[in-house]
Amino acid sequence: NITQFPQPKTYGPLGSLPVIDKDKPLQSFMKLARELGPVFQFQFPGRISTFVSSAALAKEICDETRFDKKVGPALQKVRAFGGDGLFTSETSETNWKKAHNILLPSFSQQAMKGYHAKMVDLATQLIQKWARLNPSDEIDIPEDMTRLTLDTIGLCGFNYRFNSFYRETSHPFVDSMVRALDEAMSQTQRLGVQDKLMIKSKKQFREDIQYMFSLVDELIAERKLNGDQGEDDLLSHMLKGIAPETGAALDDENIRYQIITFLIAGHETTSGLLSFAIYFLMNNPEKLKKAQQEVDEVLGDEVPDYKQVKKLKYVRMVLNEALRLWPTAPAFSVYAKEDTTLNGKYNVKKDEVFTLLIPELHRDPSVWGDDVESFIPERFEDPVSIPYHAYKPFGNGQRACIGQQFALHEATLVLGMVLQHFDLIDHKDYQLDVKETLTLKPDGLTMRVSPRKPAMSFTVASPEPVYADLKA
Ligand code: FDE
Repeated sequence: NITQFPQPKTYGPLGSLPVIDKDKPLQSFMKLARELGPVFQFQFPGRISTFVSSAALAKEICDETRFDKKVGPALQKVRAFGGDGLFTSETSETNWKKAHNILLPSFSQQAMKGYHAKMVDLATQLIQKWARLNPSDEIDIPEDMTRLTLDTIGLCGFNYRFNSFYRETSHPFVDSMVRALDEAMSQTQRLGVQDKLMIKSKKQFREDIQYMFSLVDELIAERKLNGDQGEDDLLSHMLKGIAPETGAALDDENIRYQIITFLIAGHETTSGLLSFAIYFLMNNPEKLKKAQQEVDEVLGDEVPDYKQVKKLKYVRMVLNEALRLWPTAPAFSVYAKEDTTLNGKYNVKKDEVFTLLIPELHRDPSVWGDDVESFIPERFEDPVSIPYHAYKPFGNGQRACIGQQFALHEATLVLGMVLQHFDLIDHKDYQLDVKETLTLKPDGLTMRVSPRKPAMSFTVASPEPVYADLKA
């Protein structure tokens, strides 16, 4: 049996840090995987990481009887504001299981029907903004998609309107959140001594966290004071919900952490997904045409209702394929619960940690063929043909993304409406540059649009109050 994994060159106390691009660590690790193979070790200053990237190894580390989610160094730092919320808690913490059980029904397919009208409200704001542009105006796609997804999780989550489409610059909450996430990531990369010197960044970090806490705590207090006014959102579910086994409810502090978690997890990942999907469609005119044909057939001139979104099969395949090439949450980590082996070949000690490089997994030629870099949504025509452990854009098992249905319903609706109303124009011949924060996005992606319909119509299929308001 082998215990030693391949490793890149090391440089004394810096370990192998000099071989990675500080701004693009994930893409550096992807490159290393191609040089060193599907499992390799990487020496950070003071710690070692093991990266895996083949379907065969993914299948092993996704075996929940032997491995469990690891809250790694980066997520440890995010815990400063995510606390014991779902994303940053250990599976063994009481609040993980408790919140998981209370929140599952709020993210079910059934629950999406309740969020649909709110999602349409915000998608319509985006469409109306773009429809009013002059032909030569350019759209910053990741920026507008972030406006959209933040506002959507705000409204569906706790009936709060960030009103991002009515602001030139981002909402102060977003500034604080982005800065805090950025600082958390930087702290992970700094050496101990370096980190101690960052007094100013740390002060800013504390202030940003305080600001996020105060805004969210106020929302919770306000809702408790006014009582339930029939809001059917995540906050009301959390305030009313009790854990089936114990009958206990979530405490206010934990609810605060969950809200911050949903804001982080629910907006950057989904906006990145929509941005990549638009990038790929602009660069694959035939696929774009096919998607537009489907949208015309299914939606016509109507504002999509819940059922119509479900019928946008090809649009959803486009999103799946965008998530294959650039899964916006690009890695997750697990630890071994006991001593074990990988592929019967590598000895693994209890507590040893493995990080799955999802974009490399999604390029494993043994599953996806030799044209892994080509954008082919048709790969997802028959979902059962895809081996379960070869496609992990939403993570694995009980710790998989609870927001998957939410993100996919929202993204399908929005992409559908964008294609229904506009032709996409790649006015700058954009070359893909993937920016890394906690998530991935196409950096600097802009486009122009031209309306497909002479007069913008917001015809209403079945009159519901929300749509009526929009029409007025
Ligand atoms: C989760 C998640 C995951 C896993 C991670 C780990 O393992 O560490 C992943 C991979 C993901 N997620 C992904 C994604 C993508 C997209 C687009 C999304 N995502 C979206 C969303 C939305 C929302 C709201 C969310 N999301 C949320 C969430 C949460 C809460 C979590 C945690 C869970 C548990 O329990 O753990 C996640 N997500 Fe996601």
